[in-house]
Amino acid sequence: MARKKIALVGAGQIGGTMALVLAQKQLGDVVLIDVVEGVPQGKALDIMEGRLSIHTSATLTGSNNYDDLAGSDVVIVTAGVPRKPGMTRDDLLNINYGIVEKVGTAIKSKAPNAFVIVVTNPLDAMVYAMQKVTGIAPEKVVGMAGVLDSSRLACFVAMELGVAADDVQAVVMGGHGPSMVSLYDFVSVGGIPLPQLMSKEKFNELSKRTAMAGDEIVGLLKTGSAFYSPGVSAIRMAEAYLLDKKSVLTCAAELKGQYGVNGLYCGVPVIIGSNGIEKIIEVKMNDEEKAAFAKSVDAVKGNAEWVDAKIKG
Ligand code: TXD
Repeated sequence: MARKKIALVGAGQIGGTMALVLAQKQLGDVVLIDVVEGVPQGKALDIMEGRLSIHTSATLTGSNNYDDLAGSDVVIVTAGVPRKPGMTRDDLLNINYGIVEKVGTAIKSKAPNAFVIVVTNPLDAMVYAMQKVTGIAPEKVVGMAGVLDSSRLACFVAMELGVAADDVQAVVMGGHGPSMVSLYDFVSVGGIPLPQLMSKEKFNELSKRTAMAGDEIVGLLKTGSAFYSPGVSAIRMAEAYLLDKKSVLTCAAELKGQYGVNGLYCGVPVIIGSNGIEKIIEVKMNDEEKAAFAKSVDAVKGNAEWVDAKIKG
């Protein structure tokens, strides 16, 4: 069986992290593509030289040419600019749209059969734009945010309870912004529902921290945004696709009537396997959660309309 090919468009902080993790997991050969000369080549060579120590035979290359997208099974897009302190994700809309449009046009011509994972912010609008620009079926164009937001909430719950981080499962839905919705009843700690272990008041605090977790990291780093946890979150999605795992993950997916929403990308639980998004799961929420989700969808809608206007010219 031929090796899988994974293209990482954007060889910055998240791109570099993903290249290393992909090599360690031996999920396929990796091409890093960036507009900056030398950086993708340098990062690829650097990881190649460390392969003996991480026991991998994956091949990594760097490129400044979108032609190298050809034959990719998975394309993960982080190309764009990250936030600086004081910026919201929406502040990136205009500049990152221009980049996603260029990258999307290249994916359309060079890798139209790939599973495309968008990471660039503002996430829900950028994955929406990517689907429109490439014309690839929405099942194969998906946004990474919910995996990260859910993992952040799970981390805070584990820290609060003093339990193993990988024993906690959580679901955070909606848009990737301050309006994201953390679901109390959905958190499980080694299979035990969170309401049996933590008060709603304490959970609300952790849910607020989750909604602002990206800002917390931006405030600490000062020169950019989170990259380790976003990197591993995107790889989890790629792995689900490449290994046909049927993983249940919260991702930005195009809704077609689910949750009463039509034609918008928004974070919801989905099943990812070798066909891409194989199912969108419609979960039951209480009235408070439904209202919060509707508000979050509204926040996403404005940016999607902006993208529509841009595409129409
Ligand atoms: O949950 C999430 N979705 C996110 C998203 C979590 C954290 C960060 N998130 C966003 O990912 C962030 O707001 C940015 O929009 C992207 C990438 O973040 P990263 O931290 O990796 O940014 P870098 O280090 O600046 O890397 C971006 C790279 C950089 O090397 C640029 O030269 C390159 O993108 N770039 C391009 N590559 C290819 N093609 C084009 N046109 C291009 N333009 C810039």
